[in-house]
Amino acid sequence: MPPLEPQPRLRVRQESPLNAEPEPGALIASFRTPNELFFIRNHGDIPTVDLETYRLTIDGLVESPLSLSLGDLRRFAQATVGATLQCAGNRRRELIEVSPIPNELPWSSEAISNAEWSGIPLRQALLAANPRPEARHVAFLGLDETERHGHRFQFGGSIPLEKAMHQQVLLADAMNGEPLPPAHGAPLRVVVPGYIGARSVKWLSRLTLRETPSDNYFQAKAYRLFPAAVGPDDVDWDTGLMLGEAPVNSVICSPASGDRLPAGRVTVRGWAMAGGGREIARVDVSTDGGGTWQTAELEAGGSGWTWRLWQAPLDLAPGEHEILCRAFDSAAQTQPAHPSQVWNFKGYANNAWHRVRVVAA
Ligand SMILES: Nc1nc2c(c(=O)[nH]1)N[C@H]1C(S)=C(S)[C@@H](COP(=O)(O)O)O[C@H]1N2
Ligand SMILES: [Mo]
Repeated sequence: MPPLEPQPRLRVRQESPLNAEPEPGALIASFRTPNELFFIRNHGDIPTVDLETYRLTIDGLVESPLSLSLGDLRRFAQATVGATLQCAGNRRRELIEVSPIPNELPWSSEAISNAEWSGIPLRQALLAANPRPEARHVAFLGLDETERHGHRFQFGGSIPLEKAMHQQVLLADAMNGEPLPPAHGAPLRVVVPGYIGARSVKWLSRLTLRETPSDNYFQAKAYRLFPAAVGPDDVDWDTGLMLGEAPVNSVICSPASGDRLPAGRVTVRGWAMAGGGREIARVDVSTDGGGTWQTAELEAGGSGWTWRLWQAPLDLAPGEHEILCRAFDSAAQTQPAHPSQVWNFKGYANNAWHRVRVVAA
């Protein structure tokens, strides 16, 4: 494996495999996250890919299986899509404060980033292979390997074929106008806007059309949502909700918990993100535990596939304050008050009201 590039601007949560997230203030400094600040979520080592021999295989329920070189892929019409990726484990730390979640990364609230991706629409590659009528799901396989329960295998997952045929789902080879960096899946990754980050498979080597979702560990077992009463010892893996679209979420990035601020006018800033292409309709902030709410101002820019940055001016009297935020999406869905209401033993999809504690003096 090549030496990892230094990631001085990211907070490393795990060295090997590399997992890192930016500082909250840096995260929302711009609508588009610079590549060197984009969070990194890896389950195995970053693979070394030989660009000469690289092939993308398309097989399974297709009339014309394909094996495409990077040159072949460049002959398809190109597209660019703005999309925010968020790990399903984002904000796990707050769930861990409710009850321990062993063996999972303690993400703070910055396992999310927004970029402009370029490549070819996945639908074009699928249509070129002629899907059979019984195909319902597209399975992705990466070149990286990981180990679970004594087995070594490649990272994978799937999305419904109906989602895969949307124009905004890409096979991306560029990120913010630069070649895709190795940590983000070079030479080719899937970008599935509106879905949990895990479905945007990096170092893509294979697309398989199937009647059923992928049986890869990361689709069949991990990234499922179970009731709070279910634990690792009594889990029936087949019963959990397979995570696809993410729930509406919002976070305060500035000020940060523990900050001491001058009393008076403070501008609270953060991000809000809806799943499944829904838009952010409104963001609210509260300083009285959710008794009353003030509407934040949404910054310009974005679509249902990206986050919205927002800000709200607050007047803070001297003393301790807890500042809360919550968002509503275009389907009028909003966030639960407490992480305990959404706790699950794998620690996914925490979208409780976000809270920061500050002192104004
Ligand atoms: N091949 C492969 N693809 C992968 C992963 C991985 O470990 N291997 N991690 C997934 C997860 S869980 C997330 S959240 C996103 C993160 O993308 P990023 O590292 O570019 O931020 O990649 C996804 N794609
Ligand atoms: Mo993830």
